[in-house]
Amino acid sequence: MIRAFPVQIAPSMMCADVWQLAEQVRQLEQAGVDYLHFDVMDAHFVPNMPVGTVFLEQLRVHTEVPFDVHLMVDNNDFFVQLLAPIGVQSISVHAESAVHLDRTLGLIRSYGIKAGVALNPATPLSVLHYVTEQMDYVLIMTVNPGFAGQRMVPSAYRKIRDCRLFLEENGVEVPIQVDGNVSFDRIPHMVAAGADILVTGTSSVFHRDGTLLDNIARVRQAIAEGLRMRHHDSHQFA
Ligand code: S6P
Ligand code: MG
Repeated sequence: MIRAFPVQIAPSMMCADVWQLAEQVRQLEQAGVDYLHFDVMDAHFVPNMPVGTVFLEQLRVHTEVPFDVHLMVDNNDFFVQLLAPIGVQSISVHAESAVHLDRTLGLIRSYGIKAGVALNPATPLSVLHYVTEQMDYVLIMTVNPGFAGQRMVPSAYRKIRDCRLFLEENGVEVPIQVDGNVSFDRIPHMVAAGADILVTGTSSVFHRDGTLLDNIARVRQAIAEGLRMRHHDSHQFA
């Protein structure tokens, strides 16, 4: 089976400049990003709390770009029920905090929202095995969740590649989202390994050295390079 999802860009809004928020959202829209990624944390599952649900609710009426929510919380179902009426398009929950993962994925889907399973760097892919029918995407954390501006964990490329193989071997056609230090230099390797949705923060789209539009252009170049590498690999190992 050949997985062929377009590679998509999901800027991480906890990295936006709150003072310039309206202008930045307009620029992201103009640049044609695919999602706005929101990190909702409870300061318990992870020791941080950058963005609350009221922030999403207020922003929702000002843009049509799909909202992708990454929950890093203990009580997933509570937050899913809070987010559903806001009109978000996808929600990922961490396998480590979702005690009843299958039920929570079903709850997300019951609202017509895409359901993703997020995995911490140390969590094995095997936790996906019996929820493949209930998930619309996998989120591979390439840093430990909680903060922007961290360094990618060493096993990240290997895990993305292993996840792609796992999905292919099991006939599961869902995209792989990657999140954490998705930098200009790392994007080609992540895409070559099998990443389909790139959560982009301070190391690319919100990099301080460039404008948002310039940074997004660089991200697109890096994606093209990654797709060339992926194509080359698939021919070499075919
Ligand atoms: C981290 C969060 C991420 C970050 C993103 C920041 O827990 O889930 O979405 O916002 O990783 O990007 P960067 O390039 O600063 O690592
Ligand atoms: Mg995130």
